[in-house]
Amino acid sequence: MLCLQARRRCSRLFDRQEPVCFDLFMGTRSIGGMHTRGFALCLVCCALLAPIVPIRGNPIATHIFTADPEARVFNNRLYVYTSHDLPNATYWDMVDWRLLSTTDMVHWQDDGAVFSLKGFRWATKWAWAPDCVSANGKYYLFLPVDRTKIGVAIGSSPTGPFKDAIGMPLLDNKTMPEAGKEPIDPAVLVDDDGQSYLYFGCRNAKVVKLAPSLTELAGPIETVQLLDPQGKPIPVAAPDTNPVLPEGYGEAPFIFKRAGKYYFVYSNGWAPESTQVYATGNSPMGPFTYAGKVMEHADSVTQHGSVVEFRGKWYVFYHTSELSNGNAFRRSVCFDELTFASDGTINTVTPSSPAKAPAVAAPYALAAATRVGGSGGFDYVYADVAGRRLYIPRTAPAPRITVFNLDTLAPAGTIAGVNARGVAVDPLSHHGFASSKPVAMWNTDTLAMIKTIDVEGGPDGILFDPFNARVWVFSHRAPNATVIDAKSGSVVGTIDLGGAPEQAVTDGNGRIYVDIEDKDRIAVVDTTKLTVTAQFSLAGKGGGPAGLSYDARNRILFATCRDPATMVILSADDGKILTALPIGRGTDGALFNRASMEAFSSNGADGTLTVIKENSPTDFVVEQSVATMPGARTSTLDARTNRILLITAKFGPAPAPAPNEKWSRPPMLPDSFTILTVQR
Ligand code: FUB
Repeated sequence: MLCLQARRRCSRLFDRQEPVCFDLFMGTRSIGGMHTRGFALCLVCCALLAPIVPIRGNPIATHIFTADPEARVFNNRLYVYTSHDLPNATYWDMVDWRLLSTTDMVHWQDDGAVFSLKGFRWATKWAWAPDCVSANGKYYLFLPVDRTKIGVAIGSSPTGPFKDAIGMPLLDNKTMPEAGKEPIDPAVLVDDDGQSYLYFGCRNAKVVKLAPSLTELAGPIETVQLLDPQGKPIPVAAPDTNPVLPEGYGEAPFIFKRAGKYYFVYSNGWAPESTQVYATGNSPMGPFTYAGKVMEHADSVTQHGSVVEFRGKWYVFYHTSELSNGNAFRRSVCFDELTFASDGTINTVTPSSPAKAPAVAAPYALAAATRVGGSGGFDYVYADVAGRRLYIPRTAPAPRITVFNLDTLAPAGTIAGVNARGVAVDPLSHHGFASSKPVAMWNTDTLAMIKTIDVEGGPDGILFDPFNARVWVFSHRAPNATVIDAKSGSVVGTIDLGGAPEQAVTDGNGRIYVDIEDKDRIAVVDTTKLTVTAQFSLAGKGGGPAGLSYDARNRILFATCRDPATMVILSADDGKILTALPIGRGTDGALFNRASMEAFSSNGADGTLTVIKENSPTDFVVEQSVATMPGARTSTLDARTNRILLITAKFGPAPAPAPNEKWSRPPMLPDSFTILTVQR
């Protein structure tokens, strides 16, 4: 039972500079995945549960995945009620709902889990898009479950605690077939006259009046009538089919009132260009006439959000899959300011997260060469896109990890004494890892070292796999990979990959692919069982694969090879080679940008960046060879700005090789180390 109402200020805002408190409830309910019982335990738990999450713009939370934001203003504070995508989700099988809040749109507070499936004893699964409204001095959470029912939970504050208001669904399509096949995505309007309306539905929008208690329906369930600008009804999609643009209703209804007009916001489906659109009307029951897009397509398969006025400005909330690199089931809530034209129409918002690739193709160019200097060799460069940091490990004479501001490239810190090749970051736990021996683990907010982790072999490449929040540290000699739990930093296991691994990529769904450089193969690894399930041969189309990137949408691998110097493009499902295209010499890194559907190879020997465009899953062309600088062989993508960062230095003439060597390393010229920025 939810009993204790008392709350304490004992948490921390999501701001690196200002760690202060956030609200936690006491009682027996679940908060942040843990149960607290009573005051004393709560005080202990506060410190453990409160995430410190710095704000760096969108998304507003990076320590958990959040989706389906319904933004509401209560008592001069903005609350965002969200679904809670699971960190390794492969479906929308969420179990609880989260709350984030702010007073200034800059500092966000995690108010924890406000309700979970367990709170509805009649529900089994799928805690999807919530809404919350205030009436009668209470707060009412409307929650869809099982894809067939909507429940209502009641509380006396916006943060709860909430309890099941009626002990049964408010609406269930088994007993109410008129609710339609998928009564999901509830949104409630409490109109100025006190009458409340519940909107819901997937592929078919429904509306029903609520009784003053908000816990009973008070009229028939009706279909929301949508009209095109000529006044003709927009057809409802046939059951089990998706709406065809324009501007059929998909899901995610939301309604607000401005200057006496009702704005009915909805998602127009799941097409690549789908987005939140809106229709306006003079009555909350409709009809509503299509009026335009609220925003351009957000980077997500699903489009779901809300519009809210707060402190004199309007905002649209939405979610994107930016943080999970395009995973449809792991989304993050974002917002942008929204404005109205003088006739009341919405000026379509361009989502700021993530930056879109320019619509018109322009050639890439070396836009900046930022000389940062400093001693020491270098190998990989790594952009922590969510954390807005650029990591570059430097080796002897003073091994360290140098850290830069990803936006400005200004120095942002140093992690001293770490002799590493590469870096990987878990954006949820805010833990950074280096392929050093021992592996270094640090807090990405403070750059403070957490611990070192003993590993065998010679750490070289490194990959963070969000699927099960593990870090893979690769070594040319056995063991070829050491797998580390990113949260705890404990070693999960080691695995032999059958050769010398170079770059690796994750499909985000339980598989990683690894270049096996000395065998001209790509190893396919089951990341749960830690077994190699296949070895894809490059069949002579490329040799010495040193770079690997992945198109998650079409499940295509791009392996960049040194000899012959090609990009071998192959199916990630069965290893079938689709084509091989020429690249520059001396590749040591590959990238894929899903915003522009381009693959890149950074080639150190001839100082070029090869750009290959994926026109379709079977059509690939070399688009450009961008002059970078000799030595710029590894690269990283800032997926938020579509910039590519590379590193290099200037070298003097190589000394004569030692008698038993064919080759000698040229000396790096002092302070010549440079970060290159390539962009359109
Ligand atoms: O979060 C699960 C579902 O995805 C929601 O109910 C839909 O609106 C879509 O965002």
